[in-house]
Amino acid sequence: MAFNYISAAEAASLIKHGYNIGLSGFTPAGTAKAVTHALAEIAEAEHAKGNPFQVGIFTGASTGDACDGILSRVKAIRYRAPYTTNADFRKAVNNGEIAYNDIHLSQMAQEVRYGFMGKVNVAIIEACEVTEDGKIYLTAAGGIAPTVCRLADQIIVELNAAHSKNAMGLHDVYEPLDPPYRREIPIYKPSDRIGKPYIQVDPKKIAGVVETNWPDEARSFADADPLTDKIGQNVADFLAADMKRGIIPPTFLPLQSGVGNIANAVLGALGRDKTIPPFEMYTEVIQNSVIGLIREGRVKFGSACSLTVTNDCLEGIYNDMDFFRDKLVLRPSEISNSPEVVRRLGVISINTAIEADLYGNVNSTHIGGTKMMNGIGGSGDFTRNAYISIFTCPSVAKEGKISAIVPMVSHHDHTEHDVNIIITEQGVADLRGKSPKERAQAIIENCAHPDYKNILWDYLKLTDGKAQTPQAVRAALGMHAELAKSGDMKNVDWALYK
Ligand code: 0RQ
Repeated sequence: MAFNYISAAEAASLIKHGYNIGLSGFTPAGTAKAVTHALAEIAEAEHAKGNPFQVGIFTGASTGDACDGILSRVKAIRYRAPYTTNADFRKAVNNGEIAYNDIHLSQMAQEVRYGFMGKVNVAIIEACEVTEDGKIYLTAAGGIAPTVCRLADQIIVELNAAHSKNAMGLHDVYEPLDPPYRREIPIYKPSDRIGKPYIQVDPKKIAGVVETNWPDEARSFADADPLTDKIGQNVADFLAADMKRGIIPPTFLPLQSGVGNIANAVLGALGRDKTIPPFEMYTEVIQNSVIGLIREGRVKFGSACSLTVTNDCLEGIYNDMDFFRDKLVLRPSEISNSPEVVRRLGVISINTAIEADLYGNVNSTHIGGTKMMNGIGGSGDFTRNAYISIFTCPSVAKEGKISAIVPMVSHHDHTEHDVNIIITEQGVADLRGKSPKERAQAIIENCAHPDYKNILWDYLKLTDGKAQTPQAVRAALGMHAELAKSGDMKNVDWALYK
C-alpha cells in the first residue's frame, strides 16, 4: 500500500487534547522532532483561544528541545515518563506544572504494556526507512519504539533524511512477552542478536509519513578537565587493581557507563590503561569516547540503546558502517537495561551521584531533597544488578559550598545494599564486604573533601556510635539545612544539635 505523505502540521492535527503520545528515541537520539514542534504550535493556538490542550508523553529517555523543551514552554505536557534532561521541562516540573513519573528506564515499556499509565493513542517514530509492508527501520536509538508502535491506534513516521539509510541493520528489535508467559532474554554476551533489524507493524496503522531532514539535538560535553580526569583515572586504577587481584576475570567484564563529562573521562582513562584488555560495553548510551575506543580497538563491542554522540561522530559511523556493523548493536531500552541480562553478564556499572551519604546511600536525582534534576535514568537498572556498582562524583559542588558526601542523603535512589564503590577526585571508598560503620570510615577517609572531613567526623560524634547505622536524626540533614540558610554547608554548627 502507498503511504500517505503528510506535513508535520497535518500529522500533529491527528493528536487531540488528552491524548498520550508514544515517542521513539533515547537521550536524545532518534526522537521525533518535526511533529512535536508542530504540536506545540497547535497547543499555543488552542491556549490562545482559551481551550485546554495538553498531552501525556511516553518515551525511552530524554528528548531534545524540539519535544520536551518546546512543549514545556507552551505548557502542552500534562504527564511525562521517564528520564529527561531539558532545563525548561525541569523548571516546569519543579513549578508543579507537569506530572513527572521518574521510573527505571528498563521498566518503561513494560509499564506501558501493563496499562499503568493509560492508553497510547498515537506513536511518533523517527525512521531512516519504512517499507510498504510495515517495516520501520529506526535511527540512532531503540527506546520504547516497538511497544508504542504495537499499542498505539495510529503511527506517524518521521522519515528523517538526516539519518543515513546505512543505519538499517544497526538495531536488534526484541519485545519480551508479559508474565506469566515471559521467558529468559537469550543474551549471553553483549554482541548476541536475538530479534529483527526493524519493527514490524500493520501498515494500515501508519496514518502518515512526514519527511524531514532534522539532525539529532545531540548534547555537547565540555572537554575533560583536571577534576574529571582525576576521577576517571581513579576509576581506571581501581578496576585495573581489581583485575590484578583476580576479582575481575582477566578477560575483563562488560561495562556500563552513564552520560556526561565524568563518563567520558572514565572511558578515556580506561582506554589509556593498557593493563586492561580490550573490553565490551553492555550499556544504555554510547558516547563519542566509546566510538573512539572502538576505532582504536580498545572496545571490542558496544551494545546500547542509543548513539548519544555528536552529529559529526554519527555521520562518521554511518559512513563507516562496514567497519561498525559487527561492533555495534542498538536495542530497545528494556533489553539494553534488562536487570536479568545485566546480572547474567556481570556488568560493571559506573554512574554519577549528586550526593552520597556516610553509609553508601546515593541520591542521583534531587537537589536539596525536593527539586528534580534529571531523573534516575538507567542508573538503578544497572546498579542493583551489577557485578560491581560504582558511583562517581566530584567531592564538592558549587565552589566548595556543597559537600557531595553528607551524613544522610536528602533523597534516596540507590540504597546502601546496592552501592559497592564510591569514587571522587579524592580517592576510592570500597564498600564491599563492609558493615555500615566501616563504610562511614572508608567514605570520609577516601572520598570527602579535606574541607569537610572534620565536619563529617564531628557529625559522627553526635551519634551513639554503636547502632547498626549510627545517625543523629535531628542533625542528619543539618548540612542541607545550613546550605538553605547560609548558602554554605561548611557553616554548619553541630553544637546546635547536641
Ligand atoms: O550544576 O548545571 O548549575 O553547573 O548539578 O552536575 O557535576 O555537571 O555532573 O552533568 O554529570 O550531572 C547526577 C545530575 C550529574 C547526572 C547528575 C550540580 C552541579 C551542576 C550537574 P550546574 P555535574 P553531570 C545514564 C545513567 C542520573 C541518571 C543516570 C544524572 C549539576 O549524572 O542525571 O545516572 N544522573 N543515568 O553543580 C547541588 C549537589 C550537587 C549539585 C552536583 N550535591 N547539590 N547541586 N550539583 N552535585 C544516563 C541515562 O540514564 C540515559
